[in-house]
Amino acid sequence: MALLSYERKYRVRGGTLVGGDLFDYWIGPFYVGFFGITTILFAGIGTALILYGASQGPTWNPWLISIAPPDLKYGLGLAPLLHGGLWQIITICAIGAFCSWALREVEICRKLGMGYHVPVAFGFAIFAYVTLVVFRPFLMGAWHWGFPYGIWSHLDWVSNTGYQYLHFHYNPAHMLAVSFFFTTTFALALHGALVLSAVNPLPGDEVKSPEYEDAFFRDTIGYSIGTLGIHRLGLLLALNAGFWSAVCIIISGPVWTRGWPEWWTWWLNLPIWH
Ligand code: UQ2
Repeated sequence: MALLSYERKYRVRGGTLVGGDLFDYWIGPFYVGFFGITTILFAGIGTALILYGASQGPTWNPWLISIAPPDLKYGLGLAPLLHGGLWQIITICAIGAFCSWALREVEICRKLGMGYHVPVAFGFAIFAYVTLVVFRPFLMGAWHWGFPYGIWSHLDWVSNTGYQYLHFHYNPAHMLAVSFFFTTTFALALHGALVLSAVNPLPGDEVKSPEYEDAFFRDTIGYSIGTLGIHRLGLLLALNAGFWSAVCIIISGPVWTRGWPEWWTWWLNLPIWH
């Protein structure tokens, strides 16, 4: 309970979006709130439906359990429970749980008088997921095009979808997304290493201040982005990784139906070559 008494100062009333004081309480270390309740309900129902679907399937091997989206013939309609209907309800539960979680984060931000950066960032992840299972299937006219909920099966889906466009690495938005993912890990490696190098000196040495961190990068590359700047850069890079991932899949099908290598013929067809 020592941690809880330390945290008492931060356990302030108010900031709720829905329900006033009704759900404004904690269970142990966890803030509940209206959206804590809806998160638990959506996640609980969704998980139970996955387990039910698994019980009706051929295996209990956790790697191989899979809940598949409906057949193409069901279009954008409802499918029978064991023929994609479960997938449809589980998708609704997942979106409900993710959005509830984001709104619970918003309530906690408001309580603490903080900015909304964390829920906004999480919103990009939700956007990427919804693009895969709602926006793209909707634009292509069938829920069938969503990905199956299984560890192995979703990997097969990614591979098959990539080969459907011959070579997904030629997708320009995919190139951007991958570059942002790599740059994000590069920035976090630099930042994590730099901070640890400053605050974990050799035994007997003093912890170094941010001026040392600036000096290190000025000595190395002539430029330091600064202690606030590196976090702005990190957030920008990570949000772009998620955003361009969503773009690269939404344009595959709804915008471009042929192989991605062929898309680059616009370059060969430039009038300057003729
Ligand atoms: C920095 C700084 C930090 C950092 C890092 C840098 C004191 C503790 C990592 C260095 C980062 C730079 C120069 C930007 C690199 C650019 C890309 C696109 C990866 O200056 O300020 O604060 O953690």
